[in-house]
Amino acid sequence: MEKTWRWFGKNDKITLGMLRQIGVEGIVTALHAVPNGEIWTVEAIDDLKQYIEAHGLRWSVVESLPVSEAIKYGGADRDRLIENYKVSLANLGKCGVRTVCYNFMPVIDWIRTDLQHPWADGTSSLYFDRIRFAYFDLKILQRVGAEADYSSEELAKVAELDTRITEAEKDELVDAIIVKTQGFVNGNIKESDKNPVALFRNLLALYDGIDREALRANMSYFLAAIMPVCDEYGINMCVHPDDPPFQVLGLPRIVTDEADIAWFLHAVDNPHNGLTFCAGSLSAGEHNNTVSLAREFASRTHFVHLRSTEAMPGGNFIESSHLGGRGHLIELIRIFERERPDLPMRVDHGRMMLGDEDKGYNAGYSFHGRMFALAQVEGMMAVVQNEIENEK
Ligand code: DNO
Repeated sequence: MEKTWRWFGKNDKITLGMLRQIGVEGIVTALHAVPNGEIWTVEAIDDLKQYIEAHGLRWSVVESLPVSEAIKYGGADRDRLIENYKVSLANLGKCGVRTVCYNFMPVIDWIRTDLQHPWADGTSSLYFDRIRFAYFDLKILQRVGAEADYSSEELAKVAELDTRITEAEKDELVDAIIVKTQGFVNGNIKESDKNPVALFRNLLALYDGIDREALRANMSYFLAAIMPVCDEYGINMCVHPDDPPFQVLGLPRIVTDEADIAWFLHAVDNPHNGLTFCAGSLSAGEHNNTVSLAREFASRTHFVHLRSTEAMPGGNFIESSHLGGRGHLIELIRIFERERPDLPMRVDHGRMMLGDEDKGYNAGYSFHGRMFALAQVEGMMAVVQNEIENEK
C-alpha cells in the first residue's frame, strides 16, 4: 500500500520536508480554509497540489470534503449544497485528485472523552470513557430523554461522578467531546466559539425526527446525485465509518457495522461508492471483527486507516498500540497487500510522546507518536510483502 500521512496544510508544524525524511509517499489533506459547503476551486486545489509536488510528494487523498449538515438532515438547502459538492468533485477530478474521504455522521464526527489518557510508560493516548460521556450527555448537555439511553447502573455511576467532578474537569470534557476533536476536521464547532454547548444543542435540534431510515434515505440521495460526476472524473468516494460505531446522543449513526456497510454499498451499487476502512473506528465496536470486514469489503475499499483500539469493561475503549488491540493490523495488511496493493494507507492517530505534548498538534495527530506507528506499520508491510514474494 502507498504510505500516506494526514497533513493539515501549509501552516502545519509538521512540514512536507519532515515527511519526506520519514518515508511518506503520499499526502492526505483538504482545503481546510474553505468553509463547509463552499466550492473548492481549480485554482485553490491546483495551488496546494503544486506545493505538495514541489516537495517530491503527491496529493493522494482528500480527507475530507465535508458533507454539510443540511445534506445529512435533508434541509431545504440540500440540492444547492449537493450541486456545490459536485462542482468541487469535478474540480478535484480536473486536477487529478481522485480519492475523496467524507463521513455521514450527524453533528459530531469522532468522539473521545480524554485526549491525554496516561500510560504507565509516560506516553498518552486518546480514550473514551462511557460514564464521562454519559455525564456530558445528562448533566452538561441535559439532553431531553437521555436517561433512556443508559442502564440504571450507569445512571448511578453518573450520579456518583457528579458528587466529585470539578469545574475544570467539566470544561475539559466539553473541550474534548465537542471542541478539540471537531474544529480541525472542518467540524461545526471551532475553538473560538464562546458557548459551544448552546451551539451544539441547536445543531442536535436539526435532527429532531431524523431516524436511521431517514438518514439512510438522505445518504443514498446524496450518493446517487454525485455518482455521475464520480463516473465522469474517475473519483472514488470513501465514507469514513462512524467513530465510535454506535448510536450517540440520540443521533442516528448508519456506518457502524457489517450490515450498515453492505447497505450503503448496495443502495448505490457503483464501484465509485466505497469505504474508508478505518480499523480504529470499526474495532471500537465489540460487534465488529475487523479481519472478516476487511475480507468482505476489500474490493470496495478505496482508502485504509491503520489504527487499533482495546475494548475495556463498561463500554470504554482506548487507542492501543498499532501492534496490538482489536484492530489486528497485521492480518489487515495481509488482506490489503494481497488484494489491493495500490491502496493509499495512512497511520491514523498516534500516542503523544517525546515532547509531542507541547507542540499544539491537533488531537490524535502527534508527530513522534505517528512516526513511531508508521515505522511499526512499515515493518509489518515489509514482512507481508516478503511473504507474498516467497509464495511466487
Ligand atoms: C479523526 C478522523 C475523522 C475523519 C472524518 C472523515 O481523526 O478519522 O475526523 O477524518 O470523519 O470525514
